[in-house]
Amino acid sequence: MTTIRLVRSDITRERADAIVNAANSSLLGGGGVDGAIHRRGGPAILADCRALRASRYGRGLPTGQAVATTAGDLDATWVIHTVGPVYAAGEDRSALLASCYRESLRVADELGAGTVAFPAISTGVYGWPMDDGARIALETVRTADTRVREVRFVLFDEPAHAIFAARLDESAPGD
Ligand code: AR6
Repeated sequence: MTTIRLVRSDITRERADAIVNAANSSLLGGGGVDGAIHRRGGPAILADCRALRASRYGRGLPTGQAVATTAGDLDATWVIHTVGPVYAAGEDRSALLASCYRESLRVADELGAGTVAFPAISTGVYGWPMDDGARIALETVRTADTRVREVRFVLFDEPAHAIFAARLDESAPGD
């Protein structure tokens, strides 16, 4: 049984076995969570990402997949990089967003990570509406077959935290 917790914080300040990065397929950094993780985590993360590009992901990490690197100077053992889908109003890409959470948990299981911190994937630069992003994130984690003990959603601001809290209440067992 996985416990789900919500915190309002900067994910780079979290302590967890694994911290999930909302990356892009280049794995070479960007803005938002990605930029913050590389800034605070230091160059060791980028060095691992470059090695992954050179070995397994010459064409980039496909959307919906996940891969782990060192966490560098972060208070974690691993960073799990996943590539969320860009939101498109006329197309249902929710399976790809769900895949980001499921694949990140699969990688966490492979690593033996007991605690995993997630940002709200795709809800920034990639434009996914927060309410729908929260619904998909919570549903996917709640129904995932994983040995991860604790999943922590780290929400950057109060509106995002409130939206996740409302969705979590809605999906509470017994309701
Ligand atoms: N801690 C927690 N959440 C954060 C932080 C932080 N330090 N910073 C931003 N957020 P985004 P995406 C929230 O844009 O939408 C990058 O350039 C933010 O408010 O980081 O998946 C990548 O390289 C939002 O709710 O990720 C890709 O090119 C959520 O985290 C692209 O952005 C995700 O916002 C990925 O876009």
